[in-house]
Amino acid sequence: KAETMEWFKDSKFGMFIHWGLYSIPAGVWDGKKIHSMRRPHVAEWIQHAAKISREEYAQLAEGFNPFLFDADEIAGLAKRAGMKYLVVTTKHHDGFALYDSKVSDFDVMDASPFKRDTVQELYDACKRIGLDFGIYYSHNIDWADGSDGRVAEYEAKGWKTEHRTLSFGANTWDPSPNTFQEYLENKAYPQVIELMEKFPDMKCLWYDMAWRMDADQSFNFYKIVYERQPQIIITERIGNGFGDYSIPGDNKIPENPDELVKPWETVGTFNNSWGFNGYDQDWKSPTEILFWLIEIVSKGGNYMLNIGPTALGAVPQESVDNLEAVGAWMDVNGEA
Ligand code: JFZ
Repeated sequence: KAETMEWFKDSKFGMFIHWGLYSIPAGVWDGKKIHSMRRPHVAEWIQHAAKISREEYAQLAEGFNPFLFDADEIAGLAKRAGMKYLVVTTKHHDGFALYDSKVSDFDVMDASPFKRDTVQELYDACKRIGLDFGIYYSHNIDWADGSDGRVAEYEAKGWKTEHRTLSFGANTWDPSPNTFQEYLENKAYPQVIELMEKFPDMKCLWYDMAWRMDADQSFNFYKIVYERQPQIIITERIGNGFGDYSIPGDNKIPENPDELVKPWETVGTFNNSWGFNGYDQDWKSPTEILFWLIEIVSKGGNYMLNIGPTALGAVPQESVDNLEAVGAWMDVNGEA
């Protein structure tokens, strides 16, 4: 994969976007902050934290109408900040697709009044302005489908499902009747194939959270991509030792980067959440962002900094302002 890694090595700075139905509750459910519920305390995990049923959560889609969303504005912001690539959530753990999916009706076209393919719009905007494009796809966790987390299967093997690594992230409060294997065959694999066909020439694919996944399942997620878009590089979070680049951990800079065998990327939050959290005001200042960027790049990694647009599709003002300030520093000190 040496050639297809070239763009990655030269990129240094990218934009991550976490956006979905969770932007509506924005970290609060039934008047309670996610920080008073079970971990992790990130807004995109609200369904898990508050144990919201599949049916009740799906109703959020009826109120998803982000008329302030402007893909060119977001791509322009990334460009001005000196970023070289952009990665957006096409489907996060909640199972809702932000693009026009024919595989599932739980998508922006069929389930929301918005009926605009937000991934397509960002894809086009990146092409226009000259940003490399990639996608995030939650391949393992899907709280809407097959989300038994293979608990029964493991229990039959005598494993203790209360063990964190086995039950972690699985929908155990209102599991879908579909098995994990059915979910893979009827939703996850077909959606990834669909994404490959819809969006040619992508640069990278961010799979995430491969707990409970077998090697042949991880490998198949690799294969279906590689057969269609061999230039795509894939995160090691595909699971089971596969993947083309390493993620040292969220908001983590490796202490001994020389020990990492694969090229690496640190992903970082702007405050303490990926999805928009309405009460988190702990924004990284321009100086902090530059510290992270310089520290990471000097050690040979890439920094992908996240924004979490609001339910209306707007980028939080602090993210806009601080990225503009970073861009002003880049104009003076950065390389073209
Ligand atoms: C995962 C997701 O659960 C989260 O919602 C977000 O998308 C983030 C980028 O990725 O969370 C993780 C996954 C792995 C680690 C930490 C958070 N890790 O290995 O340190």
